[in-house]
Amino acid sequence: MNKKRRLALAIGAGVAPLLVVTMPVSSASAHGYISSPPSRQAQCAAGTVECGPIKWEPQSVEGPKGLTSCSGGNSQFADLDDDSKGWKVTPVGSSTSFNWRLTARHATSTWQYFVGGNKIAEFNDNGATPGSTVTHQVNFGGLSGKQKVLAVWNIADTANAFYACVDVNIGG
Ligand SMILES: [Cu+2]
Repeated sequence: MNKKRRLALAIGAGVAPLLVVTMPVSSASAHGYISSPPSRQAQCAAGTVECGPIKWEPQSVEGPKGLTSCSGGNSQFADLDDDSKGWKVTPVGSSTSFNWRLTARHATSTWQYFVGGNKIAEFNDNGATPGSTVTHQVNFGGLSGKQKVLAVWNIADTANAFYACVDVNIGG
């Protein structure tokens, strides 16, 4: 066996598995998502719904501010935009609490909640750094039935936001 071949084997045996192990771990240090009611990415991570790579890093749905898609414009997370994937719908009352799990605590401008393109709630943190969990009580107003809630975490010191969609049945 020549030197090159031994090197290739060594890389195959050692470095590649290391990459496989470290990639999800390193990305797990960043960002946040809604854990309950279970957001689409939380359902991917839990195996409730079968998904692509978002299942490894539900906290990583990051995109420019102002988007309206569940995937935050990330084509590798397109599963999140697919309304036909059988997302579990959580029954809620006329108001409910949304719980974020933050794996990196970024200075925050606002948290916004949209249904059907209309903003139903906004919480302004004025640049403060949140705790590792954040809870918002959101009132759905007159809305009822099955709705897709788009939640947005707007970061204060970058141009980006984090996105999470939650499927609920109001009054269900
Ligand atoms: Cu982050």
